[in-house]
Amino acid sequence: MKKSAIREQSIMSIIEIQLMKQLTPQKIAQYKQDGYAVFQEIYDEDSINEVKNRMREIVETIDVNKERDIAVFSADDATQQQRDEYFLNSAWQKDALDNDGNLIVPKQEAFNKVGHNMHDLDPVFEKLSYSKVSRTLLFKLMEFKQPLINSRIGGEVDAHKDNSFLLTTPLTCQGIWLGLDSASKDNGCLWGVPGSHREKPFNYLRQAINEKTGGKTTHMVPKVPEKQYSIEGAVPLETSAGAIVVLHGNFLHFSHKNTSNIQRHAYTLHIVEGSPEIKYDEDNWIQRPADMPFKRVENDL
Ligand SMILES: O=C(O)CCC(=O)C(=O)O
Repeated sequence: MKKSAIREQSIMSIIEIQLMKQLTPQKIAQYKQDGYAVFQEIYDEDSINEVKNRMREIVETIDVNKERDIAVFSADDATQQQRDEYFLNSAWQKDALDNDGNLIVPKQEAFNKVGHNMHDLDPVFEKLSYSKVSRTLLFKLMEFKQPLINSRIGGEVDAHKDNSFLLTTPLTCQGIWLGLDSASKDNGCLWGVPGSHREKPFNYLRQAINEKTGGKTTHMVPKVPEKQYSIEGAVPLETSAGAIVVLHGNFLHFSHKNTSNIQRHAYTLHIVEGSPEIKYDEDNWIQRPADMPFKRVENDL
């Protein structure tokens, strides 16, 4: 075996030991009770830097002008509401572009989320997403039988439940959030409401046809939910770089805008059950093309 492979294997086992030390019966019970579980300092600095460097390279390749021109900014009559909606549904940070569509922040800070399939397209994200740490969480804590993985790099979000955005019947979504930087209240850490996973979401993102263009679009159903989420009792989930937070799909969580100058990035996997008795909804906004089906995750633990 090559020296680098031996080093990689021994680092991996240190990372796995870190997880196993924290994945106690009490932690599993607490996940069931509260709807979330925090694992501090799982990934080491080198592993995190590899992901961050790859992320930087990917952002560098994004053609900012092309992305912006798809936006409503090219239409003179675009209303403020249309622009707000555009930001809501797009990858741009809310304050990345001015009213004329000019980029007003550094390119590396312009995007709120990047990619939805990086775990199957990019070797660095693939290694992380299908690692033994992920598989241990998927099978031992989250109790998936045949997990189907989606991924994204993201930041600041309003209060939501992940089951609103990745639909199966019955609902089965759970999330693995990996902190690439340390996150505190000062730089926009995650917040969540313990026990909120006992209630289902109030609305769901569904794919629809845009009547004007005939193209595909998405909308929340119902548009105005009967109830609003309450974030009363929310607790900050402050984490180290390399920490993992596991989130039940009905766990209400959010994060505030990072107004500090301390970076706070995260990589998230959203997973649903793929076993035959569970239906992957046809109007789910994420649909895999026929030539790129979900990868099977082996339970070889
Ligand atoms: O990183 C964040 O602040 C939010 C991530 C999140 O809510 C999600 O991926 O579901």
